[in-house]
Amino acid sequence: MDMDVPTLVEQAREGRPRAVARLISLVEGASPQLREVMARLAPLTGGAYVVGLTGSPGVGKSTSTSALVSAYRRAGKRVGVLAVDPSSPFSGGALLGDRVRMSEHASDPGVYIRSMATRGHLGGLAWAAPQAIRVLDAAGCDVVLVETVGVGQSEVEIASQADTSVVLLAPGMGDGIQAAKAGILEIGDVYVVNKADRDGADATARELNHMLGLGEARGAGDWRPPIVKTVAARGEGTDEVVEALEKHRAWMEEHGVLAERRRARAAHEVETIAVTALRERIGDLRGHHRLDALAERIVTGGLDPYAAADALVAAVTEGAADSSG
Ligand SMILES: Nc1nc2c(ncn2[C@@H]2O[C@H](COP(=O)(O)OP(=O)(O)O)[C@@H](O)[C@H]2O)c(=O)[nH]1
Ligand SMILES: [Mg+2]
Repeated sequence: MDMDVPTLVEQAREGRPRAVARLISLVEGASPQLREVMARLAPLTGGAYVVGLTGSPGVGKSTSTSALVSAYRRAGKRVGVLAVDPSSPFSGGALLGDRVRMSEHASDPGVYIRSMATRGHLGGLAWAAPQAIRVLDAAGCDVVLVETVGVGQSEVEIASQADTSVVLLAPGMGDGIQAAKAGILEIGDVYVVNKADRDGADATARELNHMLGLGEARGAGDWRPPIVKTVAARGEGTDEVVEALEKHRAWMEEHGVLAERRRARAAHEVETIAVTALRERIGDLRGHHRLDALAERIVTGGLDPYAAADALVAAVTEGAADSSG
């Protein structure tokens, strides 16, 4: 199973599922080989359209994802699915329920499904998910669907990592207004009211429509997030969701928003990696008593914290120059 990185990347590029899975495992495990993996993947990426799906547990994200996979497969697209659970310590396989919902795609060579745990990951979700997405992108996926459990901050984070963000709600879950409070009304490009076979779906859609309408006045060229009602369990409304996604993508391309979002995403990713690297180096300095020495001087009044921070940054940057030279 030991394989060199160039071979792995080449096989992933050819779409071999095992190589794709192995590369995502390297991401998940924060492998030292990641640097080489990402360098080799870079020229192969940029072709995938990344769609994030978020919403409270049980709202129907996995069911909707599975229905979307079917719709995109009918259109001949290759699809990657990444289920990100920031709270789960388990990895490598979907939870049982998700496995059942996704099972119809298990033998389809045009579909990659992977769940990923990010708890305890250095830098968390912000760091790991984009790299896993990059693997799926390089493997030739036309569309990558990223399902994230809605647990507050993480859904805002994942929204910043998708080209288009889908926010799901369902009637009778008491999450309409609460969702708004969680800031969900700011991140949705497309809203889905799932479980439209249940009472209250129309009311939820109306309430959502009302709340979205209360936002700032929109200009003529602005995007107005559509609300689509679905019964994901029966695949009803899924084509309308795909249509809304395609419209949003076209709108983004027309207005330069897609490129802008991708730049912002890349900048955020670089920043996260850089900050993580700086933290590690500062940690190294602490080991060498450099930080302790600075702290000691602050305590005894010989140095102020700003000057100490400057000295620390200088020391860290020197270290970087040393190691690269
Ligand atoms: N009645 C109804 N149930 C649904 C619908 N979509 C999903 N479900 C059910 O809702 C439950 C949670 O769905 P799941 O996709 O796992 O939600 P997730 O936690 O958001 O991923 C499952 O039992 C699904 O079968 C729907 O459109 N109508
Ligand atoms: Mg799920």
